[in-house]
Amino acid sequence: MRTLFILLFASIISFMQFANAQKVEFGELVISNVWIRNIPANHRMATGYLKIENVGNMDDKLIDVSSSIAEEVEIHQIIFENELIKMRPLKEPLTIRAGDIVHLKPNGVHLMFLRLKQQILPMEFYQINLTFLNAGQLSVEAVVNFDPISTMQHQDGHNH
Ligand SMILES: [Cu+2]
Repeated sequence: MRTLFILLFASIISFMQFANAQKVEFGELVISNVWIRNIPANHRMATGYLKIENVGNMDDKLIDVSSSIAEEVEIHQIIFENELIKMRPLKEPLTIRAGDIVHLKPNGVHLMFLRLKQQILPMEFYQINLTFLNAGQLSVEAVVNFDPISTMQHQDGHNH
């Protein structure tokens, strides 16, 4: 019985690692670690994160993001204003320089899913469409996950 429990636990852990380690190669870009932070059922917006690596020798830009789960998806930065932490859409498209890695993660640049059209569920996957200036458009699967780090400050900073 105990062995069974350990096996079950091990398979859950490996599934979680798989969910987070998913990697999509798209032209000169490698997209990984795509996830959406779990939210309470009544929330109408959510934040998403991913890692974009540019293995080519030409800069690229993320010019549009969309998803069927939200009416709109923006790319946000976090700014400090009057000692408050606020979020604002990026003024310029997000650039992924040649040979560089851009990591959207909690407390930094993030995807903002606005006016959610459906409830998102932990460990479920939802599709996000990314449009890059050079590489073009691709869809990636984002897993809904719990935040690995406490980010209370960010949540207080929601200012839409
Ligand atoms: Cu935001």
